[in-house]
Amino acid sequence: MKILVLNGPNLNLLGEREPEIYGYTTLKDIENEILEYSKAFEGVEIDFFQSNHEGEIVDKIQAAKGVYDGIVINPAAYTHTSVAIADAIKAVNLPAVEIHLSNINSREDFRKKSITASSCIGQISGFGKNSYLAGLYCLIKYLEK
Ligand code: CA2
Repeated sequence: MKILVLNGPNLNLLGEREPEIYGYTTLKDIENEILEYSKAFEGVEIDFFQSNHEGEIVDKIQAAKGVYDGIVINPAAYTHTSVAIADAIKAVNLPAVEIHLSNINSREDFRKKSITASSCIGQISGFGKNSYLAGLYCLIKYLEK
């Protein structure tokens, strides 16, 4: 089973800025933790991709068809704006789990609306780096069905 973990804009800055919201853990730390966690599931392979560019994220989702079985995605700010990413997830027809470090429902009003979540099988929000692990777990269980 191959899973793509996709991260959107500014998540490359994790651990460096706004630690009061996003914590001190870097994206590399999170990726290492995901890899460690994935060892609990036999035959699960993970690849990572981060981009600050909407079109690159759309290209990566399109290229995932036939290569990956599912996607864990933190679209970051594009969560709230990107019809293009929502359409790409729908178009490839791969199960995707949307995750957020922060609880988007307890923040500013503009963060409460996710454009991309309706293209996903589910959303996990508010558990810091554990949102990624929970998203991976749920996606694996979904794919095992
Ligand atoms: O909570 C999340 O995971 C978000 O997807 C993070 C996005 C935000 O726009 C979403 O509303 C919720 C922001 C990611 C930016 O990450 C930064 C990391 C360090 C410093 C500044 C931004």
